[in-house]
Amino acid sequence: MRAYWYDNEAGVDQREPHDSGRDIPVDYLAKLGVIYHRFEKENDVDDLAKARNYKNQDIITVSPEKMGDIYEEKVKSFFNEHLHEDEEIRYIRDGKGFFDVRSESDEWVRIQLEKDDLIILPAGIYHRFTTDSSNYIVAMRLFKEEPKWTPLNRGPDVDANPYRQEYLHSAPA
Ligand code: KMT
Ligand code: NI
Repeated sequence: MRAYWYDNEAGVDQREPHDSGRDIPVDYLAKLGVIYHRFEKENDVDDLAKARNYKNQDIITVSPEKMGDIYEEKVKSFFNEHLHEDEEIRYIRDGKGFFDVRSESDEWVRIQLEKDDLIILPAGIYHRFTTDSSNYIVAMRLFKEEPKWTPLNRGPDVDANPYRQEYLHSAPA
C-alpha cells in the first residue's frame, strides 16, 4: 500500500499513477476513517469479518480477459465519484489498483493497493476506483447481509444524504 496526493493532471488516463510525489501516512488515512491492514493469511480476514458482523464475500476479477467488451465501460463507471450507505471492504488477492478517496478539504488521496492489502472505506466517504495500467486486479468484496453496493454518484442530493452528513460529522481530520 502506498498513499499519496493525486496530481489532478488533466488528459492523462485514470490508470496512470497520477503521482504528485507527496506521500500520505497511514494515520492520516485513519483520520479520514479509512482503515488499512495488510493480511497475509485469509484467517485474519475471517476474524475481521466476524468482528464487524460480515457474513458474506465474493471475488471479482476486473480485467479485459474476464470482462470482455464491457471492461472499459466498467472501469469508467468504477471511476465515477460516489459513496455508499454501508462501509466498503476490499481485500486484494492479485494484481493492483487504485482507490481514490476525498480528503477533508476535498482533495483526492490516491491509495495504491496490491495483493494482501485490505481497505475499509467508511459509509458516506466519496471515493472512486480504477485498475492501473496492468489492467488486472482480483479483489474479495465483503458484505454484511445483502450486498448494498449501489453507488450514489456525487451531486446535491447525495451531499445531503444522511450517511454523508453522519460521515462529515464523525470521521474527518
Ligand atoms: C468498487 O467499489 O468500485 C469496486 O468494487 C471495484 C472493484 S473492486 C477492486
Ligand atoms: Ni464504492
